[in-house]
Amino acid sequence: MSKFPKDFLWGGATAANQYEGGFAEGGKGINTSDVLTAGSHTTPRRISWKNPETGETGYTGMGFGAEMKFPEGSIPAILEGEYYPSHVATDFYHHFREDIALMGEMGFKTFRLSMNWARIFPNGDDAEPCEAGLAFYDEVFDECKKYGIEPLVTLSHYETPLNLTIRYGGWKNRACIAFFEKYAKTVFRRYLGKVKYYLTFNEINCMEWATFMAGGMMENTPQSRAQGAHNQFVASALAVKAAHELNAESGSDIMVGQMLAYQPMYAYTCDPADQLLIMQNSHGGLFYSDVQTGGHYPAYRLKQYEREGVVLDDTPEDYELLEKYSADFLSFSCYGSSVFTTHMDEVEGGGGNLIMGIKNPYLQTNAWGWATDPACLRIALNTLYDRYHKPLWIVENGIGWDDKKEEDGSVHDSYRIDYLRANIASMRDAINLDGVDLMGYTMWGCIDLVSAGTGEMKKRYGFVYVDRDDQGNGTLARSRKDSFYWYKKVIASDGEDLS
Ligand code: BGP
Repeated sequence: MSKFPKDFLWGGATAANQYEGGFAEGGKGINTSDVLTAGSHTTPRRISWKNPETGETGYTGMGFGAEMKFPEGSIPAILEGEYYPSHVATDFYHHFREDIALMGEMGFKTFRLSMNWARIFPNGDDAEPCEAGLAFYDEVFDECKKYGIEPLVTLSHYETPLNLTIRYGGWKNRACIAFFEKYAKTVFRRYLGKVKYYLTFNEINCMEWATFMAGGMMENTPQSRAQGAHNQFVASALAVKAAHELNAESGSDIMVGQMLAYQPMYAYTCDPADQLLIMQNSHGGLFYSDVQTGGHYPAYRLKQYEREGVVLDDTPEDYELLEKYSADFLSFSCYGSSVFTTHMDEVEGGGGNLIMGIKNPYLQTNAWGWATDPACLRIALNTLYDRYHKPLWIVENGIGWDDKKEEDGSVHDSYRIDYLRANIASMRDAINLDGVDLMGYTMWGCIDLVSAGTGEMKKRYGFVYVDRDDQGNGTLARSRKDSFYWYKKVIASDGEDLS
């Protein structure tokens, strides 16, 4: 059995909107994620709104197939008596020392977390950053250092300061570019020597189907999606530029990566019409990496914009920036594969959620319909490496399960170990057999946290169980699952011992 490279970055991943809590502490402002309700596998999460003039309140869908429609005069708002999972989440804000110690015990080399944008700039457009917010992350990074853990920081993981949505319309407005650039520059400088790896926007291609979550926008049209993505591309390029300039000035070696949601897609039949459909659907995601990592707008997307009547508010300098400051590396999330067909009358049921296509008869699924497909990780790694020849990093992979905690606090999650064993072996093959340059692996939701898609607690991913339920009850106590000990052994053996 071949090993992983010695400097391979083993670890786990989280995001502030699902993990951090501390909603009204340390001068933090409100984010778009703070107005999302809880849902379930069958009931979609919603955005709550209020009309400040009339006092009327209500809810709208947030995408993923549920229509988003804000009534005239209404704005996203927190409603009294409503439960919002992000407000406490699993309370990293008050448990970070304990959680990072647990990561240290597992031997983590890296920890992916997102910085809560509104903790640093409460309104997004503030003249000065919030010192309490900056100081919080100083403590977090100092704690990581104690255990030799390298932070991997996502600057915006499904959250935008809500003021930017209300006042500017979110990312469709070019004003957001400068706000983000200032935020990036502020944190790069503040955490110089403490943080080396950054990602700009989590799953930037989520802009294709959930514009509120991905872009803080209250509308979802071809024009707003295209402009929101364009503005985020330019903002990402400016972040890369700022990091490179700081490196030149200070001798630091900050790297800024892209983060893409990527799942290989399979055709259900060998009908050429199905292959064409797969090609087109794949373009939906690859467009985002073609621009941010590849440095150019691909022709297929420009043609699509022509057909849709989309006209970008852009400048010639935008395209120079995109080319010159493409991402230093490409990170991605990959949980499984999806299947699509033009023969919908011949197939059975759905595959997890709307963007996941139909059920694959060769694969097992979890309770949420997500298919387990270890081979797809090797396929994903090869596809992305062949296309861009840049270092890759798997920053999300894992399996959601309604774990049962025993009386003594233990959780026997053999299904999780089986999933991870097969996925890690597939990744090892991509490195050793195919020569893919893979920097690291951060298993998603290493400490239990709230599901982004459903807002549930019971869709758990972690090595560590957190005592909290879907209604917000529980002590928040942490306990080690069987997978905790297993992953510790994997890391200690550089990925050689997967037994
Ligand atoms: C990705 C998100 C994460 C995470 C994960 C699992 O799309 O980047 O935030 O939540 O998916 O999805 P879910 O939480 O819906 O199970």
